[in-house]
Amino acid sequence: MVIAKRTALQATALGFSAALLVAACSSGGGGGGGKAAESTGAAKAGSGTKVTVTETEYALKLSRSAFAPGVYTFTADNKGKTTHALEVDGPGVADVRTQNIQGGQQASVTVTLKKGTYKVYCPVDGHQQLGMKTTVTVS
Ligand SMILES: [Cu+2]
Repeated sequence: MVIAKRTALQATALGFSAALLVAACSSGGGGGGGKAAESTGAAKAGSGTKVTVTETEYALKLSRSAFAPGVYTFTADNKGKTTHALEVDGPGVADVRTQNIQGGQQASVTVTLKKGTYKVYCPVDGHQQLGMKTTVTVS
């Protein structure tokens, strides 16, 4: 009984360190060879298919609804009066965002989208909850 208990404990400890290893690897930039920008999924600025994201209080609207895998440049056009920003998050793209955008200004992010579902939203506090989010399905 005592032995079985120890084994279970060890297994738990092993599982925990394995999880830590996985977490360390996935946030470590894939072997250290790549630039920081690559590990987050950001691609070369301005190089992709252009998508305009119109931002207002509190909504965002994309200029395209069909996405195939590839490189996209999302330009956030802040048509509102409040400061907004734009963030893309999904497979291979970890929290790639623009700087804060004042009303009437624009800013862009370029990302490589793979097959899957991406979240596109305004990362300014509370705006996502107010409706400034959408999903993009790449297929
Ligand atoms: Cu916002």
